[in-house]
Amino acid sequence: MKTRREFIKVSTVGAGVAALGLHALDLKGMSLFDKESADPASDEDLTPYSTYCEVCFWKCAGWTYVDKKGKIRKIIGNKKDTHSQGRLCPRGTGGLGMYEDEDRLKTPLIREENANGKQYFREASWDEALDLVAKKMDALRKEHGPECLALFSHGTGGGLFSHLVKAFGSENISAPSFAQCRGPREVGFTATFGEGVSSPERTDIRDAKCLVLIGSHLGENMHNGQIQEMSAAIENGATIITVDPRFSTAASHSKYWLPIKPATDMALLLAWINVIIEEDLYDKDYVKKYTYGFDELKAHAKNKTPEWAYGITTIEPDIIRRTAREMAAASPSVIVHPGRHTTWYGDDTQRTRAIAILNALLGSWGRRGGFYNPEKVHIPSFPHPPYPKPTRTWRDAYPEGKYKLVTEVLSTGICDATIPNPDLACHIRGWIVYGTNLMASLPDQKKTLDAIHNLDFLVVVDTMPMDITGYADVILPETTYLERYDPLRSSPHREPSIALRMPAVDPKNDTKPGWWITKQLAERLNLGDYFKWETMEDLLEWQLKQIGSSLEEMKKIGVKSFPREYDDLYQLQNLPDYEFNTNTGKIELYSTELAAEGFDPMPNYTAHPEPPEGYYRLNYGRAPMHTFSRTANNPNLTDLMSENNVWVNPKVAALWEIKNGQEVWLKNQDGVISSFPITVRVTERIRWDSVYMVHGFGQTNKKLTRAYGHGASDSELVTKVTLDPIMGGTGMRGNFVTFLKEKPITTKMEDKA
Ligand SMILES: Nc1nc2c(c(=O)[nH]1)N[C@H]1C(S)=C(S)[C@@H](COP(=O)(O)OP(=O)(O)OC[C@H]3O[C@@H](n4cnc5c(=O)[nH]c(N)nc54)[C@H](O)[C@@H]3O)O[C@H]1N2
Ligand SMILES: Nc1nc2c(c(=O)[nH]1)N[C@H]1C(S)=C(S)[C@@H](COP(=O)(O)OP(=O)(O)OC[C@H]3O[C@@H](n4cnc5c(=O)[nH]c(N)nc54)[C@H](O)[C@@H]3O)O[C@H]1N2
Ligand code: SF4
Ligand SMILES: [Mo]
Repeated sequence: MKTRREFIKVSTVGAGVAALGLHALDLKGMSLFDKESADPASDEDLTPYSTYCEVCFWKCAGWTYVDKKGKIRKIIGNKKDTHSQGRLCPRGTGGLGMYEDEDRLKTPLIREENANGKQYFREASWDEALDLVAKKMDALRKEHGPECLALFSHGTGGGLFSHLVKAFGSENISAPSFAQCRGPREVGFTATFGEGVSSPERTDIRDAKCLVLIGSHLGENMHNGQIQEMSAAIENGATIITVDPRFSTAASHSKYWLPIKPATDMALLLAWINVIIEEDLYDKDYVKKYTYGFDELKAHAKNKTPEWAYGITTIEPDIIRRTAREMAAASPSVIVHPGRHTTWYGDDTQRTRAIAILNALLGSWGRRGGFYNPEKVHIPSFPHPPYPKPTRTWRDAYPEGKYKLVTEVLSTGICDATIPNPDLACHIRGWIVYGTNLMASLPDQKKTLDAIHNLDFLVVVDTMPMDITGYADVILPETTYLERYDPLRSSPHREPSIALRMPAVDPKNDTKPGWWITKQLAERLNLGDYFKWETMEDLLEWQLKQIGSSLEEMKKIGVKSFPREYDDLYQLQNLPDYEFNTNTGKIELYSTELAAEGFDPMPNYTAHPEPPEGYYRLNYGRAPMHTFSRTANNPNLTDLMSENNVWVNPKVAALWEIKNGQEVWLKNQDGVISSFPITVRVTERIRWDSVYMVHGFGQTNKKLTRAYGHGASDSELVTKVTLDPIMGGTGMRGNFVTFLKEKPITTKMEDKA
């Protein structure tokens, strides 16, 4: 197939620094936090500007300190902030690198083709670039309807882009944080409790007496508040039970580490349910009063004994019983953590359902030390005309009723609705991609590219020349979070609060903030009525006034807390007659909603494919000092860790005669070879049936001078996707790799060239 869009590799730049050899894991991950937090006025030579961090989605509030010459000296936590408790993680402190990175996008770029058909990017003025984007959007609106536009967005700045796209007339707005991340647990918990888990998670970890982590690697997953609370819980004597095929940081802090055979968690969960019911360990009053379907569940779990699960999970029956009893002893102050990145094996909604059911039996939902009821501040929207009602959506790509229980737009659904097919009256033809590097975050890159090649236009708004920018028609360079205002942070927590992000310094180069870009586009598209404020300061001032604050006040305090509207932090303690938002008004152990849609009303174990001979399951995760691909080029953070390693069990290394520190290429079950080699780390901390690597490395754009070619990308090896039939989540852990010890004749990158 001839494609109109080449991947543009701009200029050849040196390959960058060599590996520092720092391992992905720091056992003391929890002591990595910034110790410094201060009241903003304490330093006379430095001026503090309020911000909240954009290095990950935990959004910790902090202060950016600028000296008299206008140079940023440090970013530290805001003492009053519930997300961070005043301490930033190493990535937050290193957020300065996002601003300082000399590889940043500097000016708008437009794709051109020369007389020989060779494509390249040329620099453009903002006026020219915005005129072109508006012209393309307008043509699409007139020729195909506004529904043929889609937005991918991740990060706070995306809020105004969503507003623009809704005003334009499309609801095709999606983020990889649903179908590639939290989606299954939100759907699974909603089917059980009538509510999701949300972000930050509503887990009351600080008061928990027992915390069960099932592939939630807190400590490498550095979501700030959770880790600090986990540290506090450990100090208070809480029991940590970690289920992970890898000896993770969390495992090293646990009383029990259950090195489960990958892909078999469902059997363990069902066995725990069995023990808790058969040994009468469940919270009887709670189950009687609040749950629906206990008898069905009891019958369902009857033969799911620890002995049955042992054969599947490799976890000894005695350990399964002892850990179940530990949980019950702590009830109701026990959390079986719902996880966050839950798109694993395709039965993920059902697995998180099993986790939700276990929590219900232990009586932890709505109780202290279990799951609290978060509250957030409602921030009013600036008055605007109603959004037009779209007549078509991404759902048209699927048969009627498919993915009915899905609460957010599927990113992969947008791809499906972009690739033309005879059943689609009209396919999506234009994408705006804001703050998400789809080449790293979506599985099955071939499909993403297939969708991209079918677009009339692709606009990418980013701060860095990430891989996705290489496919754009127009690249719009945004200022970093330290140089701009953004919408207020208002996230659910124990106590509602808001936080202000404001510029600490002038924008570098010819970059512009998202709010300005959206307003400019709106005006060019005759949508100015939706953006009737002049500047972001006006918008924030108006919003703050509605909730009894002001920009002046927020600039001084950064974070403002509000009293809870209701005294229901622990719903079931404070409101004994609580009704759940489910069909039965109860916690549904037996899900009437899933039954009505033709799915198993109670979770069942099914076996997942095993790696073929000579292949190992590709397991991936986080490192404390990086966030996905967004920090792969960050000068401060690459100093701490400049590439990823592949963890290989010593038995496997011996079999393959692979040494610690040796470079290998990875080849997956579909014959895809990693673009770059990756250094082997031989370690007992991974089971012999799997290998492990940190996500986000192996970037292929040469403009990323520190990230290009450093380590390998898990994303390009995730070609097999196991779809969750309930909610369309993309199970990504059913991929298997083998080792190539010699440089392959062609790697994927060379094919592309
Ligand atoms: N193979 C594989 N795939 C995964 C995962 C995995 O572990 N492995 N993890 C999944 C999960 S849990 C998630 S949540 C998603 C995350 O998916 P993404 O959020 O897409 O993750 P990143 O790769 O960090 O991409 C962030 C992009 O935003 C840009 N950016 C950073 N700051 C700004 C800014 O201020 N403005 C603008 N405009 N752009 C900015 C960065 O340069 C980068 O291009 O990926 C999912 N996909
Ligand atoms: N430092 C840092 N922190 C982050 C992020 C980041 O990029 N960097 N991203 C944030 C985001 S958006 C998310 S979603 C979270 C993701 O973080 P989490 O949801 O905590 O973890 P995952 O990435 O899903 O899972 C990785 C763990 O699952 C284990 N695992 C693999 N297969 C199995 C299995 O079959 N069974 C079991 N029980 N375990 C298995 C792996 O060994 C690994 O320890 O991290 C958040 N925190
Ligand atoms: S957890 Fe770290 S990276 Fe994430 S928002 Fe907080 S300080 Fe920033
Ligand atoms: Mo995520």
